[in-house]
Amino acid sequence: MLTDLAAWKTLSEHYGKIQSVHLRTLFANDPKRAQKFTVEALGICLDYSKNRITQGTVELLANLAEECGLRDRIDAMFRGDKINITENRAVLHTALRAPRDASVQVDGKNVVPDVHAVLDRMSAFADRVRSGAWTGYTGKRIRTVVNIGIGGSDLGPVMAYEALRHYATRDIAFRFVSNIDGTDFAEATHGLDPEETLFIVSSKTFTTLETMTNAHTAKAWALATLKDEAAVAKHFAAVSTNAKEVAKFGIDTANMFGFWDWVGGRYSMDSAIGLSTMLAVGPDNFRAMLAGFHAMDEHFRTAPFEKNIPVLMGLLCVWYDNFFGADTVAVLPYDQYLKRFPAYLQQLTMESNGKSVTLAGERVTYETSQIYWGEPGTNGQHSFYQLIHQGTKLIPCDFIGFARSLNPLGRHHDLLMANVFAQAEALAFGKTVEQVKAEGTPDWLAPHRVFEGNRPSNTFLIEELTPEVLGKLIAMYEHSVFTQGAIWGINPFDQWGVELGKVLAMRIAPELESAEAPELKHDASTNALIARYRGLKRQ
Ligand code: G6Q
Repeated sequence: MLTDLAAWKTLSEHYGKIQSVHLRTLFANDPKRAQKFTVEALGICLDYSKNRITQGTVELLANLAEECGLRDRIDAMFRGDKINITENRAVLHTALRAPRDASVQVDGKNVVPDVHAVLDRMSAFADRVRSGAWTGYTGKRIRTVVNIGIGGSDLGPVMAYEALRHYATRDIAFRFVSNIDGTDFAEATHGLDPEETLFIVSSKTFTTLETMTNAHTAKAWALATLKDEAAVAKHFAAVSTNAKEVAKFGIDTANMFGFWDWVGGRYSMDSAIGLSTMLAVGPDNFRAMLAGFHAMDEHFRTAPFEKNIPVLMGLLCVWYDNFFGADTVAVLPYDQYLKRFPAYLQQLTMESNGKSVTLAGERVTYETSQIYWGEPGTNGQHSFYQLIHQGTKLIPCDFIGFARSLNPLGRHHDLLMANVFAQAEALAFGKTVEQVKAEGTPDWLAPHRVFEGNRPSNTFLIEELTPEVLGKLIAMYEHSVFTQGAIWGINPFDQWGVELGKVLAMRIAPELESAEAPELKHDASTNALIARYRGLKRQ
């Protein structure tokens, strides 16, 4: 067990010494601290000096990573070993962004040519739709693309579309439907002309309840106007690994873009699941994003742990989660385009590492994934930052800022970035009671105005948000998640925890729909809720 390792025990002792040391002291004692704890790679600068660490902490965390076999785990993933043991699958999202001449073997076959064959087909399709060469059934240009998918087949595409909107064509609108709540479909298609609408049904399995329900509704919606089944081929494309189900649905498999079982849903936005992204930003920008992913993959694979951005990020999460007991991490992008980035990261981090048994099936005796959350700055400052500054909880923060705005407008960007630096500064150093009183605050009010400080944060400073940078950022968090999973000895690549609710919902659905009152055999609470729902629904 992790907690029995020598490196863990040494870290625990070290924590005892560090736990009450203030960042004010750490900075006062070392004028070179900022330089020492800044790492730069691939145009991403991470200043992690405002963390409650010393050089010794970093060394001990790196020792822990070594003792947990992180190096071997990384090699095993990139090599295509079946590290997703509960599903007996390789984990090769890194192959999705490997260059054309690379070789990645799965079961003795190089999969890179297949990856590029799909990318080439996607590019040809995207070019036709974007140029207007592809027309709908009645000969009109496509003006709206609606991606239908959920979870990994939605969150990545939505996030990437928002993140790269600056680079997107404005000739086509993009909408996203995920929820089984009919409102999602109704609002996403409100005001659209079926003759000018292209649906992309994105589903790895092509059996997901929400997606298939929405896809069938979309088909009926389109055919209500277009009247001819043959129109489906011009208004529907599919992204899936399941050609049989795609054909059964009525989508021409010529308009199907595939991927593979070694791509997990939440790691799939750079596969064909990114078709909507490519339609929005064009094949060149999409490939630039893939190049960014790949550059970060190589950094993660080759850089020594002390200089390895994702490894450092992952180790810091372990440090706060397991030693300081910090249950959450706030991700605070100071860029409006990254407004969906925290939501995307929630799935990536929590669906991956929200596990409580080790690879060997033993119950863990330590905490695993933190809860990720956040909002783009500066909005959060006028809301939940109060708790981060003065609440009783320790919440490590990731600040993400850019040197140049894609929309330079007067003073906006300097003011935005002033807030990034100010927040990190205030969290770390706070304001003592002496400072507060020296400002003339009366004694009774002083405690309310004290900022304890010593609240840790990372600051990422990057030149500009480009497709390449987005790829790097996503891969950076993917590999941080991997690092954490390797330390905790869990499987970040399955998600059995989502199954039970799905099964129960399918059992309950007919009980809500049946004309006759069903005999309910759930617990008393569920039975009563179902009965009440049936009663209210009839009124
Ligand atoms: C992600 C999960 C999950 C999945 C959705 C959609 O890692 O597996 O979020 O992406 O359930 O699945 P389909 O793409 O098969 O519809």
